[in-house]
Amino acid sequence: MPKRALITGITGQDGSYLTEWLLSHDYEVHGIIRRASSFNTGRLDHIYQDPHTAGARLYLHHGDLSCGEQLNNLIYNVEPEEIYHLGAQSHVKVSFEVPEFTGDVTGLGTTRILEAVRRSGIKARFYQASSSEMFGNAPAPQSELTPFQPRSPYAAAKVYSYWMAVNYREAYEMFASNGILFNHESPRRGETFVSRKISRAVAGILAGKQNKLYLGNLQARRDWGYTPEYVEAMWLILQQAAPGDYVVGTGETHSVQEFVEEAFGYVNLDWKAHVEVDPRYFRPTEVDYLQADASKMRREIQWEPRVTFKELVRIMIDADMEESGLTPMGEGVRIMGTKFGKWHRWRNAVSDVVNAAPGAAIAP
Ligand code: NDP
Ligand code: GDR
Repeated sequence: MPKRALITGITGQDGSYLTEWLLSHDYEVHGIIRRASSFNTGRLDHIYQDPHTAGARLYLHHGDLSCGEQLNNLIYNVEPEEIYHLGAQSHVKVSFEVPEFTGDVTGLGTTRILEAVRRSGIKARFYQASSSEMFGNAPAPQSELTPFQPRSPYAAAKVYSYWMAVNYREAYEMFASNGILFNHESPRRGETFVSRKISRAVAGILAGKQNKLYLGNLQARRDWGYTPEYVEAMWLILQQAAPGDYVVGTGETHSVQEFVEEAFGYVNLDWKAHVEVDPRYFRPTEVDYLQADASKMRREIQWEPRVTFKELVRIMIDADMEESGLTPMGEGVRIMGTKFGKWHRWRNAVSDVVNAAPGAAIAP
């Protein structure tokens, strides 16, 4: 019997890669999607299977994190063995504009899932998508022992969710774990996050479709990794003998400006001729310096990222060049080939993943 997993936020960046990972490990995957007036499953189209197809292992259900009733029904009926709770209003800047909504979905949404699990009586393992944003102003490098100092409604909601997961673990002996993930990016990253905004702009400039890129704070520093490796970490966290909380990141930190320099430099463009700072993108309170101390992950789970910052930038630029109808520079393509083989090409181009042999996703 395949293991059964439920993913909230399956249509997002992480949800789509995690789905591929789980399908390639023989899981039956159930995902919760929001009803929308247009299709919102673009990141899943390449692996979607009609449920009438013999052997289909991917099922999508409508639901919303703001509605506990539907979540109760779903969890009771699907009876998942593992729940990956990735759904959230995940944009930090937007959370200043819609703080109440963010608190409801990103914060209370977690309680709704945890409560649904408790009431149904099922023995599901629960993964909470916690975030390095929770550290806020805390000095770097940040580890599991660093006290949280959230600096946005989003981060405050994530801190609440973090502690709810810990509380259900302690109060009800639930297998509930937090992955405290630092920024992770990919060609499937949402277009308004800074990495993707930059990689799309570079491709757009090369294709003659745009000339300027307007950004906010260039000095903030982030620890950027490559998403497919981070969904592997999520899965590993739930395979441990006991639940726990883990920081996941590369340990390398770079400013937004360094990302820009790396991206424009890769295609021989002068970034100063194209990038302008627009204060509209500043945040009322900023998180200045994030750098992961992921030694617990290395020590206890033997997880280590293989894609470096420079490689990540090249992968993203090559993918966006291809999407813009250009011939990629080629280094990103080469890195993907060397490190991942056929697995995890970019957007909607993962061939045959459902047919991949279990374990094939694990790179050499
Ligand atoms: P995305 O923004 O790409 O995806 C968020 C997902 O949540 C989407 O599937 C979205 O659905 C869904 N969602 C939003 N609101 C609701 C709602 N009310 N009900 C049901 N589903 C909803 O985020 P990522 O994939 O990048 O991140 C996954 C999780 O990990 C998030 O919780 C994020 O906060 C957290 N995180 C992310 C990090 C990163 O660097 N990417 C780092 C640390 C934590 P729809 O497609 O319909 O909008
Ligand atoms: P972040 O990611 O806030 O770290 O949250 P984002 O890419 O939005 O910002 C990173 C840094 O870049 C600066 N920045 C800009 N950001 C955006 N989005 N747009 C701009 O034009 C711009 N210019 C400069 C920001 O000020 C910031 O310092 C992401 C999300 O995925 C969260 O859900 C997740 O929890 C954290 O990463 C870890």
